[in-house]
Amino acid sequence: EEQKSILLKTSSRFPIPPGVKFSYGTAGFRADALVLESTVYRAGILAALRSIKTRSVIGLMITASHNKISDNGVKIADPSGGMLTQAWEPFADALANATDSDCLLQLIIEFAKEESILIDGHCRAEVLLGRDTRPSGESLLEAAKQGINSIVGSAAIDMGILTTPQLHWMVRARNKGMKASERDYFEQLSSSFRCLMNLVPGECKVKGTDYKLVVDGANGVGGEKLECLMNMLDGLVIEVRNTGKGGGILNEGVGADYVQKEKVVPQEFGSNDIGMRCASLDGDADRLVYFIVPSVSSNNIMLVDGDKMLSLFALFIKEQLSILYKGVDENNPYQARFGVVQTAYANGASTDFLKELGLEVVLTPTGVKFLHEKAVEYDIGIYFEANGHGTILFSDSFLCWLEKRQNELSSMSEGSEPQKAALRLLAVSKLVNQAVGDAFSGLLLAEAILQTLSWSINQWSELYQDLPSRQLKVKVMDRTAVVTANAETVVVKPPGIQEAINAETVKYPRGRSFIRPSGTEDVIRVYAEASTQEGADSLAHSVGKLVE
Ligand code: NG1
Ligand code: ZN
Repeated sequence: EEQKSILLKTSSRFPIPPGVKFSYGTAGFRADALVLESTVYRAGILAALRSIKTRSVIGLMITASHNKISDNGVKIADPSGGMLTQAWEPFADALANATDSDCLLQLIIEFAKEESILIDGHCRAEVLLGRDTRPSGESLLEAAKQGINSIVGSAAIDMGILTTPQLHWMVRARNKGMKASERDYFEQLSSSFRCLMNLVPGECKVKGTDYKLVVDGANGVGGEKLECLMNMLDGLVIEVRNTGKGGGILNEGVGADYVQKEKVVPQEFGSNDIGMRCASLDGDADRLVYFIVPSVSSNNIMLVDGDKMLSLFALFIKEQLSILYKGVDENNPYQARFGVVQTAYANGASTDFLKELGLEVVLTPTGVKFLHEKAVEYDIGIYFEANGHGTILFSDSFLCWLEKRQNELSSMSEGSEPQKAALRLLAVSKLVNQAVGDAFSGLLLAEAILQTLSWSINQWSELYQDLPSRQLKVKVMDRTAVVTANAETVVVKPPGIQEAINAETVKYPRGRSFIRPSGTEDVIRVYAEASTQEGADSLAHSVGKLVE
């Protein structure tokens, strides 16, 4: 009864805005910040319930990533540090759209009963809160706290301004009983990076400013945090621009999304950077792309996207595995299941490259939760979206074997190549965020690999030649009218469209095109690739016309 009255009282402070329908989507709730208070309050309730149900620490992150500064959003991190289980998404949607306090209360009571969640104050909930640098974050954080506190026995712990992957990492660490402060996060990244750098073959070591990396912080949280991390690193010189301190606006003409989609030089980069190794983070630092400014004559960049990052990582890991196996006796073979997960947005040339490496490549629908879910099925599962969001997951059983193997190798033949390979793989498993894609993990891993191979960014970029591609978005009345199948490569509804897309696609050498409803915006996205840029543009336009 006490619980009911608290809920009725607090929820009346957060009426839902009229005429807005909220959907948990591919990355949580996202909308104009002005309409989000009730949603974030309710997400707080959900997080507390999830914590009671799982008897674990849950995360709640307030961010709208690469979207414009006036937007905001909220997403929940499950006990593993990954995204909220899909099984709870319908409840999240229902909560966010409940019309008044009574409906809300009713929903909570029913759901708690269904899920056998006992809200009696004995089973304590704990929710870690994080937010990006958006000005609306502060009041939304307050709404989240009120939501969490309205479930009896719950504690909301404000971790402050964080990158999205930092918060997910903390949730995971807490639930594994590990130290989980921001300091611990930076320690883990910097020490595993140091370990990889110590294993760089002597002749490959590059020194000084020649090896400087210039990073675009998207005027968001990533720039500031990277400056902290950078001070703990040896062997890598980083210059951070667009930290947000210089007056630039979050994600405006800057950041990984802008750079990847527009393929142009971000603000504060220009002719002084020609040929330099540059990278862009997105607004909450869970995405990363690299780029080079090739010449003064145009604003275009040479992009090294998520697919190429994936390819570099896959190549490196495959190499380390094969070195490791050379040192493994027949009685002790652990054949790690190694798989690569992409979406339909992956450049066709990258998929060809990975398959030629002999790797197993699978496609899932767009949205990290789908890629992640697939990647955990492997001993080493790498996933990346073309936009630069991705990570590498290691199974416990493989890590356990690797640890043992490393010990054996170090007592048998300390300093041998197989032992180094084992050490490298162990370091990668610690450097790379096991909860979600993390721009800092990706950046440090890419840097360590380039040094290990003694490669320039140009050599990396030349792993394969991207097929020219084009992305468009078409505003429609009802994006849910488009229904897809086979990892979004085929449209099943409305009828006839897929045939029409096929008829267009066959006109272009190496043509490929698909459409899908966005999970984060009210649009249908169109993707096309072909052997020439003109071809890709024209195919995208004709397919776009079919949707309008
Ligand atoms: P939607 O709006 O569903 O296309 C976008 C990105 C996803 C993912 C999410 C979450 C593209 C084409 N889509 O999703 O890859 O990153 O945002 O941030 O880039
Ligand atoms: Zn992001």
